[in-house]
Amino acid sequence: MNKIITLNEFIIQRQADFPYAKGELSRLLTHIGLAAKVVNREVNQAGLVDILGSLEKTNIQGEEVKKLDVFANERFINAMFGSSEIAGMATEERADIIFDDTEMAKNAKYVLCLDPLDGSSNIDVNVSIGTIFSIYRRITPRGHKPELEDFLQEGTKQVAAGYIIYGSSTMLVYTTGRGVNGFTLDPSIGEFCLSHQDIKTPLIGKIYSVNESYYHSFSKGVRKFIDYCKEPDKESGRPYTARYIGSLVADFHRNLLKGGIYMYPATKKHPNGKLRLLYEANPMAFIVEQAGGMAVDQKGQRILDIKPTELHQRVPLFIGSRNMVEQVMQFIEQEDGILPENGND
Ligand code: AHM
Ligand code: MG
Repeated sequence: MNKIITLNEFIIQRQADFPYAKGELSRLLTHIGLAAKVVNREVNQAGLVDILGSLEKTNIQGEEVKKLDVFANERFINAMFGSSEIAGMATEERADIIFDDTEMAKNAKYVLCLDPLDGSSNIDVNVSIGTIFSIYRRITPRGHKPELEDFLQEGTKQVAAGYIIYGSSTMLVYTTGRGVNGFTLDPSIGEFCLSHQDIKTPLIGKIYSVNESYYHSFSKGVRKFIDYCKEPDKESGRPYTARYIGSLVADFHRNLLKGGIYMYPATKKHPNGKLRLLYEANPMAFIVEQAGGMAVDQKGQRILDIKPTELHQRVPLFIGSRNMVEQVMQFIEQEDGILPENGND
């Protein structure tokens, strides 16, 4: 029988590879695992909220029942500051950066960007949702509160990034820049166990994931690529398969393992797409590249090279297997010119 390696054991093993590491990042990752378990417990109870007391706005323990995304946000904020390794956080749920006015937090080395519960519109219908995180080394001096510039760093500066998927089973997938590893939560022992070691995404993908109801709002190049995906061609294995859950973490996770492309292009209404650079695109881009895939915006620029200018900045995203990202870029180049700034109008 294979030896079970828990997330915490794995983190410690990896730290030993860096003799000078002080264990700060390891502690931080361990706390993320802990918060993930608490949020997971709550996500799994979501269907019971109506039975257990939403009318009274309290649950059976007498605690106030909160919207799950607000709960996840608070859980992660508490766990991260509790780890004593975080100087500040930026989350999709708050307009400004958050910091703790304590010496411990001011002296901490890292800042964290978080999408606490991505795809939260899917909670009510039992569809997989997720948490996405990304960690940077602060650039302002320690001993002071963090500043905006600590968060507005290129994705290449990420020290670690990952996601938790609350699905048919709960998984935590992360990278620190030395490959991607996935851990599945074993509910019987309450531990994340290494289940997907050194994940590599197929170079040739056959799944395309996009909200096609916006088809007429996409640029000509994107539309032509979608047509191409559907066009039968024995040699290249087309038509490709269409899969779209509408939950980035779930769509991304499936494509990472099976091979494919996830797209959220520019539309007429949303010239920068919908997804956020800091909370969604950058962490996923770090992971996909570590797994051998690609992530670019609609100009073909590598996501990780974009210099953010604001916290909640959006960016069109094309992410997944190399062949498919390259294909869509060829169509965009041919049909839209190299710099299709906006969706078609
Ligand atoms: P959210 O952060 O508000 O949940 O929005 C992000 C989600 C992604 O998970 C998903 O891929 C996308 O929005 C779906 O958007 P759409 O409904 O426009 O297809
Ligand atoms: Mg989101």
